[in-house]
Amino acid sequence: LSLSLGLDAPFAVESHDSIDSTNRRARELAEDGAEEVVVVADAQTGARGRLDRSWEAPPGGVYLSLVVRPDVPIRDAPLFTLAAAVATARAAREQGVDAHIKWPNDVVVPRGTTASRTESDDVVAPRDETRYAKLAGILTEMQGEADRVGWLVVGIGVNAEVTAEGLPDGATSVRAETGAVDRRAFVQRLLSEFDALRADLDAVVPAWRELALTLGQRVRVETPGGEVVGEAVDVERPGTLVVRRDDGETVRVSAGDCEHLRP
Ligand code: BT5
Repeated sequence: LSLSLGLDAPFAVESHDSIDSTNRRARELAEDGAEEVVVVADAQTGARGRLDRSWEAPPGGVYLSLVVRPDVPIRDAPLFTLAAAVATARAAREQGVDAHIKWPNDVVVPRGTTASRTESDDVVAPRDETRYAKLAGILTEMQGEADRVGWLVVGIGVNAEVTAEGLPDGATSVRAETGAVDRRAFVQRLLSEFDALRADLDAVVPAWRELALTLGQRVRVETPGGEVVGEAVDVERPGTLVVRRDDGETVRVSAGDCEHLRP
């Protein structure tokens, strides 16, 4: 696979032209005791998103799953997902993409609002896709004992050398944004950024804030405990979103799907 040829990665690399899911394979390796490995594929046939959703993974993407065994408490595990988002956004920026992060860990490219607003938009916010297009997504899986992390599988899917036609609505790719992409340089940069951030966990949230598209936005967050609407005012370690509701009350959200609304 050309993607992995000559990779000078801080991880052992297992590469596949096509595989069902790099996360599935990485989990298998983790359960066998592996660490410091990255599974890379050019295409996937059964890739997964969060909450049992699926991930479209046509040939030409960057699909990878890292197996790491950090000596940290479970409460810090979300920092690794944030670190992956920062690393991915930085690698995309190096390729010339205006990459930002939408809480918690989507890498997106901002879009202007559409000219064709309907009257009902004043009541119901327009669809997400008019505000940003999704370039990459991250799925982290974990095994732990007591309150310590055992292994983490950090899966990253990036639309790289893929045309927009092969992707769902609301998606974009490095190629669609810039016309070209050096996938090997992209992976190299992503892995070295991730490696540096995991060694300096205090730097993760500040780095995330710098790339955040969500902060200062009006958001609607679907959480396991219900919907939260208000202004996203901050992110706190290990990745908690702080939302100021219209009634002035401040709410902290640690997991959920976030949509940016029209101000
Ligand atoms: C994610 O889930 O964004 C995490 C995706 C992680 C994929 C990587 S690829 C390498 C590794 N191996 C795996 O099997 N998985 C990981 P979520 O936030 O649930 O978003 C999923 C939603 O994004 C879907 O329901 C679609 O609406 C949309 N989607 C699917 N494929 C997409 C694509 N290629 N680009 C942009 N959006 C996509």
